[in-house]
Amino acid sequence: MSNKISFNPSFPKRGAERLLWGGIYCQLPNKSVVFIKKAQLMMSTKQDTLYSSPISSVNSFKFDQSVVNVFPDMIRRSVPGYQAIISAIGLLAGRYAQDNSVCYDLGCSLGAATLSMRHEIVSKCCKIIAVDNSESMVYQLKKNLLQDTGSIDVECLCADIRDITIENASVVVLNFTLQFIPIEDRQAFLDKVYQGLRPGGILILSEKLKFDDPLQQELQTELHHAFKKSQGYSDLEISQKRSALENVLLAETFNTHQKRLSEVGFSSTEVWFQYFNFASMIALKK
Ligand code: GEK
Repeated sequence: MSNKISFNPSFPKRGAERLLWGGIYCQLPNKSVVFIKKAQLMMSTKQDTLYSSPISSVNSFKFDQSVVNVFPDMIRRSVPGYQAIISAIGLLAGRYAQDNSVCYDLGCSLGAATLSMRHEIVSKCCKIIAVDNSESMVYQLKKNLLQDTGSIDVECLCADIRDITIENASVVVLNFTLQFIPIEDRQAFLDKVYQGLRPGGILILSEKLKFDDPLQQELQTELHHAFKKSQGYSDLEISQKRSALENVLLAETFNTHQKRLSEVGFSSTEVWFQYFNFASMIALKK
């Protein structure tokens, strides 16, 4: 039996999923057939080996071209539950996007959340604005979008999310982005997000969490490392990446996020997903 996966673009064309997403049917060596969504196809990349060899002095982590080249693999193997969160962002946008409004994907990287929203939004005259301050990310995002068949207009901006105007928003996504914003800027930035949201709008905020209890902090950190090892990262890769992210990724507790979001005006904030020290929250604007 051949070990090859055969791609069959003309396999059954029926089914809501195919209509919504576009994609390709593949026959696996065991003859079963799987459907690979176009968004997933576009996200397939090289394996992340950036920290696999010893580095004498580890530099601070940057979202540069070397990261862009491996980003889908890196985030999938580093953030527990990442794919589930991306899928749910689409469902949430499908529910909360309002007619004639804007959905923002802030710190969009290669647009996984943008694409997920783009294929689930059914409201009329919606537009997505995807923003990232890494030129390399935005360049690759634009290339990805050229291959996507979604009909909702996507505007890509290379900008710092602290500097953009947010208006007429029904959905704002911060999927693992706020953690890279200096802590002293977070309140003013979230105030801008709140003011830019329409009544009935939502903020989806996903973050790596910190814990007040040192025992929980230690346990959750160890569990995250165990997750990364299960995904094929070595102890060296885990520890070098950890050094690179020190003082770059600044995690806070759920209580800190909830309190700040309440202070800027959100009527409630709850965690809808958590896998070890990675969580996604929904904040509602009445
Ligand atoms: C996803 N949301 O795949 N302004 C704009 N972008 C920023 C800023 C800033 N001030 N700071 C960081 N970024 C994505 C994943 S990754 C998370 C988000 C991770 C951007 C940065 O360039 C990077 O692309 C993204 O935020 C964070 O759903 O790698 O852990």
